[in-house]
Amino acid sequence: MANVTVIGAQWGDEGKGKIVDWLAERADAVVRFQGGHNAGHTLVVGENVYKLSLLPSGIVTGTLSIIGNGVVLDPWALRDEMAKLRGQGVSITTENFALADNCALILPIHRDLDGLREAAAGSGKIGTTGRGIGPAYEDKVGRRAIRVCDLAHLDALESQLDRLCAHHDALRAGFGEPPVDRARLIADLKEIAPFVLEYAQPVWKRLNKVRKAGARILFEGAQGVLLDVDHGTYPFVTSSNTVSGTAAAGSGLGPSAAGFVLGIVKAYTTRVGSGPFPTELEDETGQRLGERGHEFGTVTGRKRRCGWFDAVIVRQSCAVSGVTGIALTKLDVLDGFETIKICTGYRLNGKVYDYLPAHAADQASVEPIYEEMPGWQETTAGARSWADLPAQAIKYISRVQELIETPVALVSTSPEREDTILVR
Ligand code: 2SA
Ligand code: MG
Repeated sequence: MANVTVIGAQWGDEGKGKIVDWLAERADAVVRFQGGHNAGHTLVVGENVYKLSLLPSGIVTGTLSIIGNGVVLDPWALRDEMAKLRGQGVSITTENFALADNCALILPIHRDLDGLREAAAGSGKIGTTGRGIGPAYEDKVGRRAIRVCDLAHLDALESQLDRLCAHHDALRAGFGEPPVDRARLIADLKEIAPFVLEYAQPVWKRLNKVRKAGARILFEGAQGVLLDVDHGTYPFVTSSNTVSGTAAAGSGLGPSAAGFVLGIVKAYTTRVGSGPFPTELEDETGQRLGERGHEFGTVTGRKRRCGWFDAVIVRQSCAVSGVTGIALTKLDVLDGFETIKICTGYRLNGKVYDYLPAHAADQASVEPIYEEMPGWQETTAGARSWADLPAQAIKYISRVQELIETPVALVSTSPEREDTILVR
Protein backbone atom coordinates (compact mmCIF):
# COMPACT_ATOMS: atom_id res chain seq x y z
CA MET A 1 0.00 0.00 0.00
CA ALA A 2 1.21 3.47 -0.88
CA ASN A 3 0.22 6.50 1.16
CA VAL A 4 -3.51 7.20 1.15
CA THR A 5 -5.39 10.43 1.75
CA VAL A 6 -9.00 9.90 2.75
CA ILE A 7 -11.47 12.74 2.38
CA GLY A 8 -15.25 13.02 2.47
CA ALA A 9 -16.65 14.02 -0.93
CA GLN A 10 -20.05 15.29 0.28
CA TRP A 11 -21.05 17.10 3.50
CA GLY A 12 -19.35 14.74 5.95
CA ASP A 13 -20.72 11.54 7.49
CA GLU A 14 -20.01 9.57 4.33
CA GLY A 15 -18.84 6.60 6.38
CA LYS A 16 -15.16 7.53 6.56
CA GLY A 17 -14.81 5.76 9.90
CA LYS A 18 -15.04 2.22 8.61
CA ILE A 19 -12.84 2.85 5.57
CA VAL A 20 -10.22 4.70 7.59
CA ASP A 21 -10.21 1.93 10.17
CA TRP A 22 -9.77 -0.66 7.43
CA LEU A 23 -6.87 1.31 5.94
CA ALA A 24 -5.33 2.18 9.33
CA GLU A 25 -4.67 -1.51 9.90
CA ARG A 26 -2.44 -1.46 6.83
CA ALA A 27 -0.70 1.86 7.62
CA ASP A 28 2.37 2.71 9.71
CA ALA A 29 1.16 6.18 10.65
CA VAL A 30 -2.23 7.91 10.69
CA VAL A 31 -2.42 11.71 10.55
CA ARG A 32 -5.24 14.16 11.21
CA PHE A 33 -4.52 17.36 9.26
CA GLN A 34 -7.53 19.70 9.65
CA GLY A 35 -10.64 20.30 11.70
CA GLY A 36 -10.86 19.51 15.38
CA HIS A 37 -13.22 17.68 17.68
CA ASN A 38 -16.11 18.57 15.36
CA ALA A 39 -15.30 15.34 13.54
CA GLY A 40 -16.80 12.06 14.65
CA HIS A 41 -15.78 8.53 13.81
CA THR A 42 -17.25 5.40 15.24
CA LEU A 43 -14.94 2.41 15.03
CA VAL A 44 -16.33 -1.05 15.54
CA VAL A 45 -13.58 -3.54 16.34
CA GLY A 46 -14.93 -6.92 17.29
CA GLU A 47 -17.22 -6.40 20.29
CA ASN A 48 -15.88 -2.95 21.02
CA VAL A 49 -17.23 0.37 19.85
CA TYR A 50 -14.85 3.34 20.00
CA LYS A 51 -16.02 6.89 19.44
CA LEU A 52 -13.28 9.19 18.25
CA SER A 53 -13.58 12.86 17.50
CA LEU A 54 -10.08 14.28 17.74
CA LEU A 55 -7.67 11.38 17.89
CA PRO A 56 -6.61 9.72 14.62
CA SER A 57 -8.21 6.31 14.03
CA GLY A 58 -4.87 4.51 14.22
CA ILE A 59 -4.85 5.01 17.98
CA VAL A 60 -7.15 2.06 18.57
CA THR A 61 -4.80 -0.43 16.92
CA GLY A 62 -1.61 1.09 18.35
CA THR A 63 -0.50 2.58 15.02
CA LEU A 64 1.54 5.80 15.25
CA SER A 65 -1.13 8.51 15.43
CA ILE A 66 -0.36 12.15 14.77
CA ILE A 67 -2.35 15.34 15.22
CA GLY A 68 -0.91 17.70 12.61
CA ASN A 69 -0.52 21.47 12.71
CA GLY A 70 -3.63 22.00 10.58
CA VAL A 71 -5.88 20.79 13.40
CA VAL A 72 -7.32 23.16 16.00
CA LEU A 73 -6.81 21.45 19.33
CA ASP A 74 -9.06 21.66 22.38
CA PRO A 75 -6.66 20.25 24.98
CA TRP A 76 -9.42 19.51 27.49
CA ALA A 77 -11.41 17.60 24.89
CA LEU A 78 -8.25 15.69 24.03
CA ARG A 79 -7.67 14.77 27.67
CA ASP A 80 -11.27 13.56 28.05
CA GLU A 81 -11.13 11.51 24.87
CA MET A 82 -7.84 9.92 25.86
CA ALA A 83 -9.19 9.07 29.32
CA LYS A 84 -12.26 7.45 27.79
CA LEU A 85 -10.23 5.37 25.36
CA ARG A 86 -7.77 4.31 28.05
CA GLY A 87 -10.78 3.22 30.06
CA GLN A 88 -11.60 0.93 27.13
CA GLY A 89 -8.11 -0.55 27.25
CA VAL A 90 -6.49 1.50 24.47
CA SER A 91 -2.83 2.26 25.09
CA ILE A 92 -1.77 5.85 24.34
CA THR A 93 1.87 6.70 24.89
CA THR A 94 4.51 9.06 23.52
CA GLU A 95 5.53 6.11 21.35
CA ASN A 96 2.25 5.89 19.45
CA PHE A 97 0.91 9.42 19.79
CA ALA A 98 2.24 12.90 19.05
CA LEU A 99 0.73 16.29 18.42
CA ALA A 100 2.15 19.24 16.53
CA ASP A 101 3.79 21.89 18.68
CA ASN A 102 2.57 24.51 16.20
CA CYS A 103 -1.10 23.55 16.55
CA ALA A 104 -3.46 26.41 17.45
CA LEU A 105 -5.55 25.83 20.57
CA ILE A 106 -9.31 25.97 20.95
CA LEU A 107 -9.98 27.79 24.23
CA PRO A 108 -13.19 28.06 26.25
CA ILE A 109 -13.61 31.61 24.89
CA HIS A 110 -13.87 30.15 21.38
CA ARG A 111 -16.68 27.87 22.39
CA ASP A 112 -18.40 30.84 24.07
CA LEU A 113 -18.20 32.90 20.90
CA ASP A 114 -19.40 30.03 18.69
CA GLY A 115 -22.47 29.66 20.91
CA LEU A 116 -23.18 33.40 21.22
CA ARG A 117 -23.05 33.91 17.48
CA GLU A 118 -25.23 30.95 16.66
CA ALA A 119 -27.80 31.99 19.26
CA ALA A 120 -27.84 35.55 17.90
CA ALA A 121 -28.14 34.43 14.27
CA GLY A 122 -31.54 32.81 14.78
CA SER A 123 -32.72 31.23 11.55
CA GLY A 124 -29.57 32.47 9.78
CA LYS A 125 -27.35 30.26 11.92
CA ILE A 126 -24.75 27.96 10.38
CA GLY A 127 -25.69 25.02 12.58
CA THR A 128 -22.15 24.58 13.87
CA THR A 129 -21.15 21.79 16.20
CA GLY A 130 -20.65 24.43 18.91
CA ARG A 131 -17.09 23.32 19.56
CA GLY A 132 -15.44 26.69 18.92
CA ILE A 133 -13.88 25.57 15.66
CA GLY A 134 -14.57 28.74 13.64
CA PRO A 135 -13.44 31.27 16.27
CA ALA A 136 -10.24 29.25 16.89
CA TYR A 137 -9.32 29.28 13.20
CA GLU A 138 -10.11 33.01 13.09
CA ASP A 139 -7.60 33.68 15.85
CA LYS A 140 -5.03 31.47 14.14
CA VAL A 141 -5.31 33.36 10.86
CA GLY A 142 -5.54 36.65 12.79
CA ARG A 143 -2.14 35.81 14.32
CA ARG A 144 -3.30 36.01 17.91
CA ALA A 145 -3.86 32.33 18.73
CA ILE A 146 -2.31 30.52 21.66
CA ARG A 147 -0.48 27.52 20.23
CA VAL A 148 0.72 24.31 21.81
CA CYS A 149 4.33 25.55 21.97
CA ASP A 150 3.19 28.64 23.90
CA LEU A 151 2.39 26.38 26.84
CA ALA A 152 6.13 25.88 27.29
CA HIS A 153 6.59 29.65 27.58
CA LEU A 154 4.05 30.59 30.18
CA ASP A 155 6.04 33.72 31.11
CA ALA A 156 5.14 35.24 27.75
CA LEU A 157 1.48 34.29 28.06
CA GLU A 158 0.41 37.54 29.75
CA SER A 159 1.41 39.73 26.82
CA GLN A 160 -0.03 37.26 24.30
CA LEU A 161 -3.30 37.32 26.17
CA ASP A 162 -3.37 41.13 25.98
CA ARG A 163 -3.90 40.92 22.24
CA LEU A 164 -6.19 37.93 22.32
CA CYS A 165 -8.39 39.30 25.09
CA ALA A 166 -8.60 42.80 23.58
CA HIS A 167 -10.10 41.15 20.51
CA HIS A 168 -12.46 38.88 22.39
CA ASP A 169 -13.54 41.48 24.95
CA ALA A 170 -14.77 43.73 22.15
CA LEU A 171 -16.69 40.89 20.53
CA ARG A 172 -18.16 39.77 23.86
CA ALA A 173 -19.24 43.32 24.69
CA GLY A 174 -21.29 43.26 21.47
CA PHE A 175 -23.27 40.35 22.93
CA GLY A 176 -23.56 42.01 26.34
CA GLU A 177 -21.11 39.51 27.82
CA PRO A 178 -18.49 40.34 30.49
CA PRO A 179 -14.80 40.47 29.47
CA VAL A 180 -12.72 37.29 29.40
CA ASP A 181 -11.88 35.99 32.86
CA ARG A 182 -8.14 36.16 32.32
CA ALA A 183 -7.10 34.79 35.67
CA ARG A 184 -9.22 31.73 35.10
CA LEU A 185 -7.95 31.27 31.53
CA ILE A 186 -4.34 31.47 32.70
CA ALA A 187 -5.00 29.04 35.53
CA ASP A 188 -6.68 26.62 33.13
CA LEU A 189 -3.80 26.83 30.65
CA LYS A 190 -1.21 26.31 33.37
CA GLU A 191 -3.10 23.32 34.62
CA ILE A 192 -3.38 21.64 31.20
CA ALA A 193 0.12 22.57 29.95
CA PRO A 194 2.08 19.56 31.31
CA PHE A 195 -0.44 17.13 29.80
CA VAL A 196 -0.25 18.74 26.36
CA LEU A 197 3.51 19.19 26.37
CA GLU A 198 4.11 15.53 27.04
CA TYR A 199 2.98 14.73 23.49
CA ALA A 200 4.02 17.95 21.73
CA GLN A 201 6.81 17.90 19.19
CA PRO A 202 7.71 19.08 15.68
CA VAL A 203 5.64 16.34 14.07
CA TRP A 204 6.70 17.44 10.57
CA LYS A 205 10.14 16.14 11.52
CA ARG A 206 8.89 12.84 12.82
CA LEU A 207 6.66 12.35 9.79
CA ASN A 208 9.43 13.17 7.33
CA LYS A 209 11.67 10.72 9.15
CA VAL A 210 9.21 7.83 9.07
CA ARG A 211 8.36 8.63 5.46
CA LYS A 212 12.02 8.39 4.45
CA ALA A 213 12.17 5.08 6.26
CA GLY A 214 9.37 3.79 4.02
CA ALA A 215 6.38 4.16 6.31
CA ARG A 216 2.92 4.03 4.73
CA ILE A 217 1.08 7.11 5.85
CA LEU A 218 -2.68 7.48 6.04
CA PHE A 219 -4.05 11.02 6.06
CA GLU A 220 -7.42 11.09 7.74
CA GLY A 221 -9.66 13.89 6.56
CA ALA A 222 -12.65 15.11 8.55
CA GLN A 223 -15.97 16.59 7.35
CA GLY A 224 -16.39 16.77 3.57
CA VAL A 225 -15.42 18.80 0.52
CA LEU A 226 -18.77 20.62 0.41
CA LEU A 227 -17.90 21.95 3.89
CA ASP A 228 -14.51 23.27 2.70
CA VAL A 229 -14.06 26.95 3.51
CA ASP A 230 -13.09 27.69 -0.12
CA HIS A 231 -14.81 25.02 -2.18
CA GLY A 232 -17.89 24.36 -0.06
CA THR A 233 -21.32 25.92 0.25
CA TYR A 234 -19.94 29.11 1.79
CA PRO A 235 -20.83 30.51 4.30
CA PHE A 236 -22.47 27.25 5.42
CA VAL A 237 -19.13 25.51 5.78
CA THR A 238 -16.60 24.64 8.44
CA SER A 239 -13.59 26.90 8.91
CA SER A 240 -10.87 24.66 7.50
CA ASN A 241 -9.94 23.37 4.07
CA THR A 242 -11.25 19.84 3.89
CA VAL A 243 -9.86 19.06 0.42
CA SER A 244 -7.06 16.56 -0.01
CA GLY A 245 -4.49 19.30 -0.62
CA THR A 246 -4.67 20.20 3.06
CA ALA A 247 -3.03 16.90 3.97
CA ALA A 248 0.27 18.44 2.90
CA ALA A 249 -0.02 21.84 4.58
CA GLY A 250 -1.70 20.48 7.69
CA SER A 251 0.93 17.89 8.48
CA GLY A 252 4.24 19.31 7.30
CA LEU A 253 4.76 16.90 4.43
CA GLY A 254 4.67 18.16 0.86
CA PRO A 255 1.96 17.33 -1.69
CA SER A 256 3.99 14.42 -3.04
CA ALA A 257 3.16 12.54 0.17
CA ALA A 258 -0.59 12.46 -0.46
CA GLY A 259 -0.49 9.23 -2.49
CA PHE A 260 -3.81 7.68 -3.50
CA VAL A 261 -6.62 10.16 -2.86
CA LEU A 262 -9.66 8.19 -1.77
CA GLY A 263 -12.94 10.11 -1.77
CA ILE A 264 -15.62 8.64 0.47
CA VAL A 265 -19.04 8.90 -1.14
CA LYS A 266 -22.37 7.85 0.29
CA ALA A 267 -24.76 6.22 -2.22
CA TYR A 268 -27.25 9.01 -1.44
CA THR A 269 -26.74 12.45 0.12
CA THR A 270 -26.96 13.79 3.67
CA ARG A 271 -26.19 17.05 5.36
CA VAL A 272 -26.26 18.18 8.99
CA GLY A 273 -26.63 21.87 9.83
CA SER A 274 -27.99 24.64 7.66
CA GLY A 275 -27.23 25.56 4.07
CA PRO A 276 -28.07 24.67 0.48
CA PHE A 277 -28.83 21.04 -0.34
CA PRO A 278 -30.24 20.77 -3.87
CA THR A 279 -31.44 17.14 -3.70
CA GLU A 280 -32.89 17.30 -0.19
CA LEU A 281 -36.12 15.33 0.26
CA GLU A 282 -38.47 16.63 2.90
CA ASP A 283 -40.95 13.83 2.26
CA GLU A 284 -41.42 10.17 3.08
CA THR A 285 -38.54 9.14 0.86
CA GLY A 286 -36.15 11.42 2.77
CA GLN A 287 -37.55 10.03 6.02
CA ARG A 288 -36.98 6.50 4.79
CA LEU A 289 -33.37 7.19 3.81
CA GLY A 290 -32.72 8.69 7.26
CA GLU A 291 -34.28 5.77 9.11
CA ARG A 292 -32.68 3.06 7.03
CA GLY A 293 -29.32 4.83 7.08
CA HIS A 294 -29.42 5.69 10.84
CA GLU A 295 -28.64 9.27 9.94
CA PHE A 296 -27.77 10.84 13.27
CA GLY A 297 -24.47 12.63 14.05
CA THR A 298 -21.71 10.83 15.98
CA VAL A 299 -20.70 13.91 17.94
CA THR A 300 -23.84 15.95 18.44
CA GLY A 301 -26.52 13.34 17.78
CA ARG A 302 -28.25 15.70 15.38
CA LYS A 303 -30.66 14.34 12.77
CA ARG A 304 -29.23 14.56 9.26
CA ARG A 305 -31.10 15.92 6.25
CA CYS A 306 -31.36 13.31 3.48
CA GLY A 307 -31.78 13.25 -0.30
CA TRP A 308 -30.99 11.50 -3.56
CA PHE A 309 -27.46 11.07 -4.88
CA ASP A 310 -26.15 14.31 -6.36
CA ALA A 311 -23.60 13.50 -9.05
CA VAL A 312 -22.94 17.19 -9.70
CA ILE A 313 -21.45 17.94 -6.31
CA VAL A 314 -19.53 14.69 -6.13
CA ARG A 315 -18.01 15.27 -9.57
CA GLN A 316 -17.00 18.73 -8.39
CA SER A 317 -15.56 17.40 -5.11
CA CYS A 318 -13.55 14.76 -6.93
CA ALA A 319 -12.18 17.42 -9.27
CA VAL A 320 -11.16 20.01 -6.67
CA SER A 321 -9.71 17.32 -4.46
CA GLY A 322 -7.90 15.36 -7.16
CA VAL A 323 -9.64 12.14 -6.14
CA THR A 324 -7.97 9.03 -7.55
CA GLY A 325 -10.87 6.71 -6.75
CA ILE A 326 -13.94 6.62 -4.53
CA ALA A 327 -15.29 4.31 -1.89
CA LEU A 328 -19.06 4.06 -2.29
CA THR A 329 -20.74 3.48 1.07
CA LYS A 330 -24.18 2.56 2.42
CA LEU A 331 -25.47 1.15 -0.85
CA ASP A 332 -27.80 -1.14 1.11
CA VAL A 333 -29.82 1.86 2.30
CA LEU A 334 -31.17 2.04 -1.26
CA ASP A 335 -32.35 -1.60 -1.20
CA GLY A 336 -36.06 -2.01 -1.89
CA PHE A 337 -36.78 1.27 -3.64
CA GLU A 338 -39.04 0.96 -6.69
CA THR A 339 -37.11 3.65 -8.52
CA ILE A 340 -33.99 5.58 -7.63
CA LYS A 341 -33.12 9.08 -8.76
CA ILE A 342 -29.72 10.57 -9.51
CA CYS A 343 -29.16 14.30 -9.94
CA THR A 344 -27.14 14.88 -13.12
CA GLY A 345 -27.32 18.67 -13.44
CA TYR A 346 -29.10 21.79 -12.20
CA ARG A 347 -31.47 24.28 -13.74
CA LEU A 348 -31.25 27.91 -12.71
CA ASN A 349 -32.96 30.86 -14.39
CA GLY A 350 -33.53 28.82 -17.54
CA LYS A 351 -29.87 27.77 -17.77
CA VAL A 352 -28.47 24.29 -17.23
CA TYR A 353 -25.45 23.93 -14.93
CA ASP A 354 -23.06 20.99 -14.73
CA TYR A 355 -21.51 22.41 -11.54
CA LEU A 356 -22.63 24.06 -8.31
CA PRO A 357 -22.38 27.83 -8.77
CA ALA A 358 -20.42 29.72 -6.10
CA HIS A 359 -23.06 32.14 -4.82
CA ALA A 360 -25.13 31.03 -1.82
CA ALA A 361 -28.38 32.35 -3.31
CA ASP A 362 -27.76 30.44 -6.55
CA GLN A 363 -26.86 27.32 -4.60
CA ALA A 364 -30.13 27.63 -2.72
CA SER A 365 -32.19 28.10 -5.89
CA VAL A 366 -30.80 25.49 -8.28
CA GLU A 367 -33.37 22.89 -9.34
CA PRO A 368 -31.96 19.38 -9.62
CA ILE A 369 -32.33 17.60 -12.96
CA TYR A 370 -32.92 13.94 -12.25
CA GLU A 371 -32.59 10.77 -14.18
CA GLU A 372 -34.50 7.77 -12.90
CA MET A 373 -33.35 4.20 -12.66
CA PRO A 374 -35.24 1.10 -11.58
CA GLY A 375 -34.26 0.03 -8.08
CA TRP A 376 -33.57 -3.51 -6.82
CA GLN A 377 -35.60 -5.54 -4.36
CA GLU A 378 -32.82 -7.89 -3.17
CA THR A 379 -30.62 -6.97 -0.21
CA THR A 380 -27.09 -5.75 -0.89
CA ALA A 381 -26.18 -5.59 2.81
CA GLY A 382 -23.11 -7.68 3.49
CA ALA A 383 -22.24 -8.28 -0.17
CA ARG A 384 -18.55 -9.10 -0.59
CA SER A 385 -18.22 -9.51 -4.34
CA TRP A 386 -19.86 -8.27 -7.51
CA ALA A 387 -21.54 -11.65 -7.82
CA ASP A 388 -23.42 -10.89 -4.58
CA LEU A 389 -24.96 -7.74 -6.07
CA PRO A 390 -28.23 -7.55 -8.02
CA ALA A 391 -27.77 -6.45 -11.64
CA GLN A 392 -29.60 -3.16 -11.02
CA ALA A 393 -27.28 -2.28 -8.15
CA ILE A 394 -24.27 -2.83 -10.41
CA LYS A 395 -25.91 -0.59 -13.02
CA TYR A 396 -26.40 2.09 -10.37
CA ILE A 397 -22.73 1.93 -9.36
CA SER A 398 -21.62 2.09 -13.00
CA ARG A 399 -23.83 5.10 -13.64
CA VAL A 400 -22.49 6.88 -10.56
CA GLN A 401 -18.94 6.22 -11.71
CA GLU A 402 -19.68 7.55 -15.18
CA LEU A 403 -21.36 10.72 -13.92
CA ILE A 404 -18.69 11.64 -11.38
CA GLU A 405 -15.91 10.94 -13.90
CA THR A 406 -13.95 9.08 -11.23
CA PRO A 407 -13.46 5.33 -10.76
CA VAL A 408 -15.10 3.41 -7.95
CA ALA A 409 -12.25 1.75 -6.03
CA LEU A 410 -14.34 0.00 -3.41
CA VAL A 411 -17.91 -0.51 -2.32
CA SER A 412 -18.87 -0.85 1.32
CA THR A 413 -22.03 -2.81 2.06
CA SER A 414 -22.28 -2.73 5.87
CA PRO A 415 -20.41 -1.33 8.89
CA GLU A 416 -18.48 -4.62 9.16
CA ARG A 417 -14.92 -4.47 7.89
CA GLU A 418 -15.21 -7.57 5.75
CA ASP A 419 -18.32 -6.38 3.95
CA THR A 420 -16.31 -4.52 1.35
CA ILE A 421 -16.00 -5.12 -2.39
CA LEU A 422 -12.62 -4.24 -3.84
CA VAL A 423 -12.63 -3.15 -7.46
CA ARG A 424 -9.53 -3.89 -9.46
P1 2SA B 1 -18.25 23.79 12.69
O1 2SA B 1 -18.63 23.31 14.07
O2 2SA B 1 -17.86 25.25 12.69
O3 2SA B 1 -17.26 22.93 12.01
O4 2SA B 1 -19.63 23.72 11.84
C1 2SA B 1 -19.72 24.32 10.56
C2 2SA B 1 -20.50 23.45 9.59
O5 2SA B 1 -19.80 22.23 9.38
C3 2SA B 1 -20.64 21.14 9.67
N1 2SA B 1 -19.88 20.04 10.29
C4 2SA B 1 -20.16 18.76 10.11
N2 2SA B 1 -21.05 18.13 9.31
C5 2SA B 1 -21.10 16.77 9.38
N3 2SA B 1 -20.32 16.02 10.21
C6 2SA B 1 -19.47 16.66 11.05
N4 2SA B 1 -18.87 16.04 12.06
C7 2SA B 1 -19.58 15.10 12.94
C8 2SA B 1 -19.40 13.74 12.35
C9 2SA B 1 -21.05 15.54 13.04
C10 2SA B 1 -21.88 15.23 14.23
O6 2SA B 1 -18.45 13.55 11.57
O7 2SA B 1 -20.17 12.82 12.62
O8 2SA B 1 -21.57 14.38 15.04
O9 2SA B 1 -22.92 15.87 14.32
C11 2SA B 1 -19.30 18.05 10.97
N5 2SA B 1 -18.50 18.93 11.62
C12 2SA B 1 -18.87 20.16 11.17
C13 2SA B 1 -21.65 21.69 10.67
O10 2SA B 1 -22.84 20.92 10.67
C14 2SA B 1 -21.88 23.07 10.10
O11 2SA B 1 -22.76 22.98 8.98
MG1 MG C 1 -18.88 11.46 10.84
